[in-house]
Amino acid sequence: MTAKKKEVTLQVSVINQEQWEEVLVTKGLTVVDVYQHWCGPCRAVLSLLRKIKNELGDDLLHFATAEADSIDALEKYRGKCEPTFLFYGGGELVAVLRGANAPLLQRMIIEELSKEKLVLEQGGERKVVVDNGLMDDEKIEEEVAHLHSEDGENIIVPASKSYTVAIIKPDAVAHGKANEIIMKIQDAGFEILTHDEWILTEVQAREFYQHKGTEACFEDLVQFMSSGPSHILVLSQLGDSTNVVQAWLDFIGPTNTEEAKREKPASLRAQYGTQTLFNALHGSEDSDRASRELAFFFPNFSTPSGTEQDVEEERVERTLALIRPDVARENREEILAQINKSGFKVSLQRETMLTEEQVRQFYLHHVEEDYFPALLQSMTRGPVLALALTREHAVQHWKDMLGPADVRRAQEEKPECLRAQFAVGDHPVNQLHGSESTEDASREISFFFPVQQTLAMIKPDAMEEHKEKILEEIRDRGFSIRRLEEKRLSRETVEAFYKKHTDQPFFNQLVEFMCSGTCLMMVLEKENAVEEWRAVMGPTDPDQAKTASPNSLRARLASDILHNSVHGSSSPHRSEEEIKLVFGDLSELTEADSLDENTTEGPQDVSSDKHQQQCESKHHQDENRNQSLRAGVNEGPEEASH
Ligand code: IDP
Ligand code: MG
Repeated sequence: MTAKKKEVTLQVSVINQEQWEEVLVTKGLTVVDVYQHWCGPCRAVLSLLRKIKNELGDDLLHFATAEADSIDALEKYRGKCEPTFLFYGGGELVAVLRGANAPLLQRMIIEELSKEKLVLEQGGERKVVVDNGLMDDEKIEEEVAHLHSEDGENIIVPASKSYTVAIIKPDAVAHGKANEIIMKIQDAGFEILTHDEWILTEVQAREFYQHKGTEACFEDLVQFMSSGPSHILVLSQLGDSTNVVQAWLDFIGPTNTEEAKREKPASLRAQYGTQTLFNALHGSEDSDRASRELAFFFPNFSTPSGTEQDVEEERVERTLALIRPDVARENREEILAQINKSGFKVSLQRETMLTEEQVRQFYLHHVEEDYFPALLQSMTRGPVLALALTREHAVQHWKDMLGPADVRRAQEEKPECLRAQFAVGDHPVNQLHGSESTEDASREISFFFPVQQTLAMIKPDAMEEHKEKILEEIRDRGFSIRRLEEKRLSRETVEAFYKKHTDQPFFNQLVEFMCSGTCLMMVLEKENAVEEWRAVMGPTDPDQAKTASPNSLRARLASDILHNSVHGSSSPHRSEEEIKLVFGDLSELTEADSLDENTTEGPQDVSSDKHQQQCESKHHQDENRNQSLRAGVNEGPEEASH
């Protein structure tokens, strides 16, 4: 039991407010692993901390674990599944790290410890941070107001100054050059308004560089930018504000590192870049990009020059587009390309066969019209492609692109519009639909993409190494985690769970495997969650996943068809059964029991694994929850009506 004893001396475990206050007055740097009651402190990190502590043998370095649930000061961290490390010096928060990233944690400990020593030994100033990631909006406003009311030093972006966003990219950070570069930046007269260390997720990298989406290097760029931590800086210039955007671009030098070395050997890229992809630094291209990039990385910071744009951002909305069967079959790629080119993001996508009844429901107000029979026929001839499109003024913009509803008029008056371009012969029904108003858009989007719950599971093979990554991806893709529990399933539960496979030759293996360790069970919620989560997982067999859906979890993480890392319900109906089986009687579900028998399964999907689109529906997923017009699409956490 000596090992256990060591553990106790290594780190304090804080479980109440009193102990917490004690930790805060400890001299030196204290790294606090904030954990949730349900999962306990991060075990993997414990051994790392022990190693660091042994190596550094430093009396000023302390570790603590603290249970968020029982300490008021940590209220904001309750119910977060991501591991969080808080760094305290002299009772003040000096840094925050989210995610169990061992190398980054190690580096931050060393860096923060040396900073704290500087403070203690030479009376330097301690740089206090605010954990913006966690504050609710009100608190952020307060905090920002507070920063602005102070002596001016902490103001994030002063109105009089121009600013730019700089990134020290993963290559330079991995080579240990970040601090050196930061010193050079300061020596050159740039002022660092804010500085953050970030590991971009793939989704974020994609979003950040979406304007380069068509360039050949795009995928490599996305992989590279999400490969490790970057430093994100907001820069302005000391003294009179000249154009910092251009000054910074000059300072980093040409994109191409060869050219940089030849033409501008003193530039940062000439010094730190190794090839054009790995060119060590980024700078905003112009002031418009700078304000977008600032908003991307630091959405909570006010940008005085960006007010107009903020208003625009607020108008980001969604609309529903339908591409009817004839054209969906023939011209889908072409139409999707035009949609992308027009600045829309496809946030949800689904190809589905509609029944006559569903068409009637969808076009409730058109049922009496002369053209309805033709419309009905055209809508049920094959699969319809439904898209939720996002951009500012989406409804109006999409309507403009579609052109007049009457195909002949469209062709005469606006030949470049989509309805004219994609008219089918002399068929009177136009081939594309768009919502009429924002209210209609909400209704129509929930018709095709009702909010659903699905049962997701991280299987035993992925628990050790990939749990955090999977959880991060779940959040990045806009799912809400409604329930989460780590447990070892009993044989009976697994057998019941996979009942349908009882006769399969792999059944025994499957049961053994699923009982071989703990699983993480989750209830995920999102619009179209069942299908969306299956698309994120990819096909059952990872070999097939690698070709069909290389970005999917199974393609990236799973080792073989049995050990395939994740589970997701295969239909809304299965999802209800599985959630009940695993989590017992969730109140919402018990209420919904009566729906079970006659639930229509909504528009029938044509194929789900094909929809491995980058679906970014972080926005808006909470709106439209209870819009109806979905009598025929009955899954989702709707209350039964009795
Ligand atoms: P799903 O998990 O993608 O829904 P199912 O066909 O429902 O796939 O199969 C359930 C699980 O059984 C799979 O996730 C996998 O772990 C295992 N499994 C399926 N097919 C095979 C097989 O051919 N050999 C071994 N294991 C299999
Ligand atoms: Mg299955």
